[in-house]
Amino acid sequence: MDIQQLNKQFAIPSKLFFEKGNGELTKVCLCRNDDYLEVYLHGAHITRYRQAANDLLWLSNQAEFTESKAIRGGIPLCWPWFGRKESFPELPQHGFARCSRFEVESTAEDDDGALIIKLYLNENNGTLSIWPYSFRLTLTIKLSDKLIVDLETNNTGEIPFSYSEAIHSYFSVEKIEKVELSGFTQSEYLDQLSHSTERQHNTIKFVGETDRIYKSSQQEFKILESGNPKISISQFNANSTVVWNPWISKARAMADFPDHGYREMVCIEAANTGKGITLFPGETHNIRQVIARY
Ligand code: TA6
Repeated sequence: MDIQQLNKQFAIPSKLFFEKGNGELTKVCLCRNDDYLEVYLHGAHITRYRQAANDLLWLSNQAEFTESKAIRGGIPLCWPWFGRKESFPELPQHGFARCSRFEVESTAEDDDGALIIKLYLNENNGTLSIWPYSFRLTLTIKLSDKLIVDLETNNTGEIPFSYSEAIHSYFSVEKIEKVELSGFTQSEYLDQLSHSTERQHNTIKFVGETDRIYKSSQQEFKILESGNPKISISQFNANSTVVWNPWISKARAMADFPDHGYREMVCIEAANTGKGITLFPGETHNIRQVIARY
C-alpha cells in the first residue's frame, strides 16, 4: 500500500497520518494534544516520543534510514532472538524484525482519546530461510498520557518454536554522568563485558561502558538526573531488563552513533533473554513496556 492508500484506509484526520520519512521510508505520525510519536513501518520502529515538548527517546543524528539496517535509537525491536543467534554467528544480531517492513493492521482512537496503531509482520521467504517457523508478530502502540508498547508473538504454525526478544528502548538524558537508575537494587545481573554474575546494591550509575542483563524481579524503574526522577519505565511479562551504554570507544566504533552521543542516552530494555519463550501452535505471548515522563 502506498502512502495515499494508507491514509485513505487508516488515517485519523490531524491525529494519525502517514507520510514519507527519512530515506523515503514510510512513517506514521501520532499527535495527541501536546504529545507526539512517530513510528516507521521499517522495523515497526518508534523513532520519536515527545511528551509536552520533551523528547523522551534518543535518536542518533547519524542514524541510517535504509531497508537493510536498523535505525539507531528510538525503540528497535529485537526478535526472534536477542544478541547473536546461538551457533549461527553469521545471522543478524538481534534478529530480523527490526529490518523487516511491517504492515498496518488497524488504527483507532479510543473513548479516552488515546491513539492506537497495530503493525504486524508475518513469516515470508526471507524469514523462513533463516528461521523456519510461521508466526504473526504484532506491535501495538497506545499513545495516551503515557506510551504503552506491546509486542505480541503468535505461533501460527504447526510446530512449537522458542524465541528471545527485547523492546530495546533508547532514552534521552541530559548528561550520563548525572544519571542514576532506580528499581534494580538487589537484582542479580549478568555483566556482558566481564561475563560475571553480580548483584546490584544501589542505584545504577555510569562511569564507563555498561552492558548488563538484570534478571527481573522488579518491574518498575526510574531514570533520575541529578537525583530528580525524569522518566518512569515499567514492564510486564519480561524475564529480564537490559541496561546499556556504549561509552566512548564503542560509540566511536559505530558509524551511526555520534562519538559523544553516549553522554545523552541510556538503553533500558524490557526483554525475554536466555532460553526466552516457547510457544506451541496457536499460543501467543505479549511483552510490554510502559514509558511516561515522571
Ligand atoms: O542491548 C545491549 C546490546 O546487546 C549491546 O551488547 C549492543 O550490541 C547493543 O545491544 C546494540 O546492538 P546493535 O546491534 O543495535 O548495535
